[in-house]
Amino acid sequence: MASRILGSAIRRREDPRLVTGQAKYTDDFVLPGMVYMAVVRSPYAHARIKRIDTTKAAAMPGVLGVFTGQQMKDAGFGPIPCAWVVPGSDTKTPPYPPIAIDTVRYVGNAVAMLVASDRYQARDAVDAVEVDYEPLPVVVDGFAATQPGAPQLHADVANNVCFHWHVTGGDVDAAFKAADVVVKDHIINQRLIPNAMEPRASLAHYSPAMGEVTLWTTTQNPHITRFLLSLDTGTPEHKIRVIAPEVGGGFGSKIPHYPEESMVVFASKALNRPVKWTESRSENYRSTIHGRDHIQDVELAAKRDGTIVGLRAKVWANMGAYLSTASTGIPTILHGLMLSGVYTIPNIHEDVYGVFTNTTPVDAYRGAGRPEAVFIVERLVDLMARELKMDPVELRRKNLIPPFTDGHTVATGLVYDTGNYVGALDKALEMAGYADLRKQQADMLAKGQYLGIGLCTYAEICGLGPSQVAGAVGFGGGLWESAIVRFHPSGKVNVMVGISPHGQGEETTFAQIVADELGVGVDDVEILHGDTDQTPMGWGTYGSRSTPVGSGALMGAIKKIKDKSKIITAHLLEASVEDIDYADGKFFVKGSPDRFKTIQDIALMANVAWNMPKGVEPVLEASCFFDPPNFVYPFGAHIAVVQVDAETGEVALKRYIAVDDCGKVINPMIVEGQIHGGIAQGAGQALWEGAVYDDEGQLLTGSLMDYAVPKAEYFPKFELAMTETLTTVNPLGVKGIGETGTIASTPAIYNAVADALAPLGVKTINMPLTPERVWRAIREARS
Ligand code: MCN
Repeated sequence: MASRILGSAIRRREDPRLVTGQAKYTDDFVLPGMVYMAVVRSPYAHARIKRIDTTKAAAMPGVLGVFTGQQMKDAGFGPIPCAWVVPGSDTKTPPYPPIAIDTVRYVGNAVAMLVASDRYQARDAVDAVEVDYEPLPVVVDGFAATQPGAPQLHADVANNVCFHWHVTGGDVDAAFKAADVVVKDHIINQRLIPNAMEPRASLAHYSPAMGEVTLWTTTQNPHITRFLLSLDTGTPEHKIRVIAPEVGGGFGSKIPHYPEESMVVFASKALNRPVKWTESRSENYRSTIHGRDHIQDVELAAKRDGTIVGLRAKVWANMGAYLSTASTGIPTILHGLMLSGVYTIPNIHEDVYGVFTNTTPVDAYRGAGRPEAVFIVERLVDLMARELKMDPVELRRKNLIPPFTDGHTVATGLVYDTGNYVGALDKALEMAGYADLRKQQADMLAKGQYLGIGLCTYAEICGLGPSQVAGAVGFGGGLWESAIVRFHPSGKVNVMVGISPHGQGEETTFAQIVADELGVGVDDVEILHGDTDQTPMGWGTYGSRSTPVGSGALMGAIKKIKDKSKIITAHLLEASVEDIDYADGKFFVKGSPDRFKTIQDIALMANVAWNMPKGVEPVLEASCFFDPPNFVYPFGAHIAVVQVDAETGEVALKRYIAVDDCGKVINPMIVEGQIHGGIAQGAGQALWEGAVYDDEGQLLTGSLMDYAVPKAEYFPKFELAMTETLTTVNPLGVKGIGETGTIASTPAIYNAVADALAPLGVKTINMPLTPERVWRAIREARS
C-alpha cells in the first residue's frame, strides 16, 4: 500500500483554488480603514537629491501623508540589511536606506512615498512630488565600473569593488603550464529579470495598543522577513507576524527583504491605518531584484587525449547599486564552489569580484549562481571537444566522475552526496538516438541546413543546507527545517511547516509523505505554511531545499508519532512495546496481525486520554527540527536539438531531452512540471531574455513588451525521464528539483546553437541568441 501514494502522480491539491480564482493573494486583502501607498522613484540612475518638495502632493485629494527617507531615519527605521557576507572576501556593505536620503543610485530607487485613501489618488499624487536632482556620472557595466576613472557609487568602496573572493583547489597554474591544449572564452552571462505572475505586494497593520505589526507580504520566507524586519524597523521580533498568503511565484525574487516592506510598516505606524502597496509591472522591472549578470573570463586545460587538468576563471559579478539580502552568496558560494561540475578536474581557481553599478540590485534568480557555473563548465567542455576534434559525448565520458554512493570530494572542497552521471548521460543519449541524430545532422548539412545538437551534463548544489556550513560561509541564518504533525481526535491531520511554498506543490507532496508513512488518506492531511504565528520557525523555500530539508523534519516528526503510537498500542493491547510492529496504518502485535489498533484509534485514544500509559502525555502530536548533514546534489543530462535558419538567424528548438535525477521522486507529475518550467526559463536565457540598460542607466527592456519571456508555442514537447539515485542526507533519499531545468537548459541550448553555427564559421556569440545576433554572427563569419 505504501508505495501507492509516495511516488504516484496525484493531482496538485493547490490547483482548484488557483484555477478557479479562489486563492487569496496579498492584494486581495482588504482591512477596515485600509489606505494605499505609492512610491516616488528616481528617473535618474545616479544623482544627488538637492531638494524634495512634498507640499503640492500633500494637498492632493485623498493624500494622507508624504514621507521621505530622512523622516524614516528620524523615526528609527534603519537601512535594509544584507544577510550574507562571505568571510575572507572583504565585503563592503554601504548603507541601503529604504528611501534614498541624499543620493539615488539606480532608476527606480525610492525617493519618497505617499499614502492616500485609494490607490489611484496615491498614484496621481506621485507626480506632484517635486524633486530636484543633480545628475551624476553613471556606470552600468560590471567590468567598466572597476576601471580607473569610473563613476563611484559609494564613498567607501574604492573602484566599486564590493568584494573579492576566490576559490582554489590544487595548483592551477602548474596544471595550465603542463597542459597540451588550452581553450578560452569570454562569457557574458547576461542580466535577467524574474517575471513572477504576481508582482510584489505588502500590507502592514500596526496595532498601537498591542505594539504589534502584522505584515501580509509576497515572500518566499516569512520567518526571515520577520527577523530582518525586526532589525530595520525596530519592532521586536515577537511583536511581528508575517503572513505569506498565496504567493504567485517568486523564482528567487521574493527571497529578499525589500524596502517597501519596511515602508508600509512605517506608514502604518505614522498614520495608524493599515497600509497596502502593490507593485505595478513596470515598478517590478525596475525595483524587484534582477538575476545573473556576470562577465566571465574562463579557460580550460587538457591533455591531448582529452583528460581535463585544470579550470581557471575570473568573474565580475554585477551586484547592482546596493547589496540585496542574499546577494553576495550567489556569485561566490553557490557559484564558484560548483566549478568542477560533474567532472574530475583536479585543479581549479576562480576569482570573483562583486561590483556596484547604477542598476537594480541583483540577487537570487532560479538557479542562483549554479547556472552561471554550469554554463562555464559546459561551454568550455564543448570548446575543448571541438579543439581536440572529439565528439562532445566522448570528452564528457572521459572526464565524468565515476558513479559513487558514499560521497565524492571535488577540488573546490565540496563533498557531493551520491551520483551516477554516466547513467544519466547514457539514458539521454539513448532517448535522443544520438548516433542517428549526428547522421541526420551530416545529411542536412550536405543540403545546406544547419542542425545543432547540444549537451549539458550537470550536477548542482541545493537542499540548503547544514546550518553549521551556513554559518561558516557567512549566511546570517540557519538552514534547518521544521514540522509539527498534529492528529485530531477524528484521525485527521494538520501539519505545520516552516517552509513556505509559492507554486511548487508541497501541500500535495508533503501530504503524500504523511499519508504514505502513517496510513491515513491523502485528503485527511492538510499542510499549513506561510504564517509566522501559526507555523514553527523555518528558513523558507529557495535553493530547492523544501523537499530535501523540509521532508527531513516531517519524517522526524512522523517517527515520533509512530514511536508514541507503539507505546499506546502496547498499553491498550497489553503487550510489550518491543512486540508492536507497524504497517500500512496499523500497529499490531508481532505474529498476531489481527490484534491491532489503527492510527485513527490511537489518535482518538491519545486525544481523549482516558487510558494513557503511565508517564505518557495526552495528544498525538510531534515536532521535529531537522538540520541535514550535507547539501544534496541532483544531476542529469540534457540534450537540445535546434535548427538554425542561416538566412534569417532564427533558431527553432526541435527536440529537448532531459534526464534528471532528484533521488526518490515523491510525485512524478509535480517533478515533471518543475522540470518543464525550469527548461522554459533556462531556454529564455539562451534564446530570448536579457535586461538591457543604456549608458545613462535607463532600463530599455522595462516591460513585457520589450523583455522577451518565452511563450509555450516556442517549445516542442519535452522528452523527459528520471533516474533515482537516493541521497544519504535525509530519510527519504530525496534531492531538490526546482532549479535543475533552468541550470541545465541554458548551456544545452547554447551548445546546440553553437554546434549548428560551427560549419558557418561562427566562433563566439553572446546570449540571448536572438535572430538578429545569430544573423549578424553568420554575416561576420562569412565576410
Ligand atoms: N519534489 C518531488 N520529489 C523530489 C523533489 C521534489 O516530488 N524528489 C517536489 C516537491 O515536493 C515540490 C517540488 O517538487 O512539490 C519542488 O520541490 P524542491 O525541489 O524541494 O524545491 P522547493 O520547493 O524548495 O522550491 C524552490 C525552487 C526554486 S529555488 C525556485 S527559484 C523555483 C522553483 O522551486 N521557483 C518556483 N519552482 C517554482 N515553481 C513555481 N511554480 N513557482 C516558483 O516561484
